[in-house]
Amino acid sequence: MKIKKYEVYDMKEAMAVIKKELGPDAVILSTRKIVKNGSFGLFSRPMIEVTAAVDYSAKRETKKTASETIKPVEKTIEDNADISKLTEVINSLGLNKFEMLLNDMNEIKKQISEMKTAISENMAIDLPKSLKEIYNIMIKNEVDDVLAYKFLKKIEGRIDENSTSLQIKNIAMQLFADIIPVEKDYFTMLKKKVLALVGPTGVGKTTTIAKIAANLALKLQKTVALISIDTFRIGAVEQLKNYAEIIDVPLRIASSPTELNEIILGFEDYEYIILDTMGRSQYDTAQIDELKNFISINPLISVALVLSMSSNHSELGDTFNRYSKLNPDYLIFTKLDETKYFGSIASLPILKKVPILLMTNGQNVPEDMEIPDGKKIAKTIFSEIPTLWRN
Ligand SMILES: Nc1nc2c(ncn2[C@@H]2O[C@H](COP(=O)(O)OP(=O)(O)O)[C@@H](O)[C@H]2O)c(=O)[nH]1
Ligand SMILES: [Mg+2]
Repeated sequence: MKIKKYEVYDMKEAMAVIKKELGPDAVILSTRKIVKNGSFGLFSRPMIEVTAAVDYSAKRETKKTASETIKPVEKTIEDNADISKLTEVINSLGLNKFEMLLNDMNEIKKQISEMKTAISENMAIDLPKSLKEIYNIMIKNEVDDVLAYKFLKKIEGRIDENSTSLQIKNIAMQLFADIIPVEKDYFTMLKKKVLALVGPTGVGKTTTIAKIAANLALKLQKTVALISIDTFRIGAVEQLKNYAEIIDVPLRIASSPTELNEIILGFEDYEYIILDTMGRSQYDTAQIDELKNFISINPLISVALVLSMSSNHSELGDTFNRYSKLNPDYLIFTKLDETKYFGSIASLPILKKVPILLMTNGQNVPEDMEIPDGKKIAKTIFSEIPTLWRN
């Protein structure tokens, strides 16, 4: 048995190094938040301490390939005889029950998914053959099944039986493009307003703000000011500070709603004001409530909810619902470069009746950003072979 502690910036990093060092059989025993001082103690960045364990008694040969950047902070505990003791501890903590619960949950999830597939297949049964084929393509590209069915049912009457299947598909694609709500003219829409980007941690809010600001200030010669809401005083504003310096736009930090309002008033000469927000986790409802206090302080603030296409697409609706308290005016989809299925980019805006403001498809600032085009989105969704997003 080997137990190690790691200090990392996020769980992704933790998983990578644990897998590398302890092998694929390692399990995470605990995680806790810690704050470490950076160089010269000037900046602090929140980190997590992850404790992981692996049982080597069966596989002693796992290679030790210690990463240079993350050093184990505690001595390795090697103890082959003590597995039964550990099992005892796990049982006393009720962790075995937790595992049983997880198994039950996974089983329920599987059954729901099977039921959904069955319903979804039956749903398309009354569509004519040509539309059923289109239905299957849309589902393959992860368009919401009820939406796809209702849409095709609605256009059924407009399909000429004598058309070829390609013609039918093209008509369906055009009609679908028309119902995707997009905000084509976002530069004009946001002039003399404040655009606040909200959404789960890591979706790309700060990077997207840098892209927008750079496009406005450097390409279009507009005056832009940035504000960051530091709700939790975690001081993680360096990233935006760096961008603000490079783009040469002012940045102010607001730590209370009244301070935010004062900063907005102070920036009244600027054509565009963009607001960055940050938080601990999307599941933290207190954080969303606190954000609401900030956002409702000034009627000029419009809200764009940022959703990442690299996350589990079936959870995007839940994320939207969690943030619906903030009444998002727009949606921004990020990380298009990390998926091949773009159905959610259409389903969510159509079902929630919220237009897409922007899409981003890479880490390069400012170029990896594009203004949404319903036709282009529909084309990807009607593509028989899901492929990467094309610029
Ligand atoms: N592949 C990809 N990565 C992105 C994109 N937008 C942002 N990122 C990356 O996602 C990570 C988190 O971005 P960040 O802006 O800090 O997210 P925030 O927590 O929402 O502010 C960074 O590594 C970004 O470079 C994108 O469109 N594509
Ligand atoms: Mg950020």
